Amino acid sequence: GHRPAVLWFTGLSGSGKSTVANAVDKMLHDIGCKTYLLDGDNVRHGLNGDLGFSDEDRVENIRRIGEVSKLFVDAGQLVSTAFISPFLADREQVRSQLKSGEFIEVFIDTPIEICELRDPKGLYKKARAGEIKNFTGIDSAYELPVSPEVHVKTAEQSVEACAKQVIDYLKSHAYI
Ligand code: GGZ
Repeated sequence: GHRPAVLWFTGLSGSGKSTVANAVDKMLHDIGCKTYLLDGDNVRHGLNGDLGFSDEDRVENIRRIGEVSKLFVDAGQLVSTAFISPFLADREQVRSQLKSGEFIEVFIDTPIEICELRDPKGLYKKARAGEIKNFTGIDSAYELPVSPEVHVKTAEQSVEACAKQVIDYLKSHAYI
């Protein structure tokens, strides 16, 4: 069994949020936890298909994801979310909607220089060229987490080690 909670991954585009969240989700699934992963693929194309990347739309994106996460927690799941979620106030708003211990902030802390080198979708290149406006870290803000429950540095360790760090947090705090 496990205690339900949201693992709220936050970090820049290309930081490795989705990759680490997927690895964590798989590890949890493999030990028999009821899990679900919310990411751009299943949320931004569907539920939030009407939203873009203005500040206002990002606020609404995170608000809805917070509400959906809460529903999954009510259903007893360990839900992982992988969105940039650049604004501190929005992350804290989601935290405040949940009970104590149900919101676990996982800061995927990857220097922008590394994200830009990885540039898996060529988006940083486009943002630098002015072809994409309001790109996080270039001309839109990313507000650093103040005291994340888990602080993961992807540039310094493997995906597996990063995921293990999250699993270790869950074990040491009796979620699993
Ligand atoms: C940031 C953008 C933008 C802009 C498109 N700024 O690396 P990706 O491609 O797969 O992840 C990014 C994703 C960010 O969506 P989120 O829902 O996580 O953002 S937020 O939490 O801020 O609402 C990137 C792509 O969408 N993308 N335009 N302008 N990322």
